[in-house]
Amino acid sequence: TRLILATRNPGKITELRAILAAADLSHELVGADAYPDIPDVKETGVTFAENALLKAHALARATGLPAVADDSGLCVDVLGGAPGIFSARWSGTHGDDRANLDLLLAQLGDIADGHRAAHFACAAALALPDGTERVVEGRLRGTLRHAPSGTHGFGYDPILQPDGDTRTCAELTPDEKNAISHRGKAFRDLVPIVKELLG
Ligand code: ITT
Repeated sequence: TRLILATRNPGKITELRAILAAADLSHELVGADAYPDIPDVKETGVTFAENALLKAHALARATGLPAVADDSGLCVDVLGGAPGIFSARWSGTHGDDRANLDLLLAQLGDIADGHRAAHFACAAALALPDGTERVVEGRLRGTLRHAPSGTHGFGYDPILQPDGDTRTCAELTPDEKNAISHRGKAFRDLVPIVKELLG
């Protein structure tokens, strides 16, 4: 069966293909870019799970195929969980990773390391054309650096140092990141659900 990946974020697509391949998902993965005429759904939810379900349902309904979606972001303790669901457009320009990261570092200023705790969160949703839905979540906890470091990954990876490591997420190899990441955890948990519902 074909399974739609309901995302247009290239960083996510790369990671999802690797995570789902390693988890032995046999379905043919088709990116949302294969359906350029389907408009992006408005992310009107107030949680990662709600927005992931909105995106998955929109693609499943429009294509008649099962769809999986990822809604994710960075939650900073000292900012009360911000940027959270607004992570992709924190600076005002959707998807400008560098501007988003620079604004966040400026907002944190010289707050000491002990107060720079944060986590990445990911909701992984599956929607079927008949309206069936499932959603699971994963987190990666860490500390925010004072300056970016590393070139791998995307988004806020250069400033999040996972707990238990001395490197940022952007200094991990893709396999190392996927093994511990919010996205790796959520989608590895979604795989048995996909297999159960789609065979
Ligand atoms: P789609 O809705 O098309 O999937 P998007 O980029 O708009 O793409 P989100 O609304 O879920 O998706 O925003 C996720 C943002 O959170 C992303 O742009 C990054 O800034 C950040 N983010 C999520 N996962 C991340 C990761 O693994 N590493 C670094 N930053 C991440």
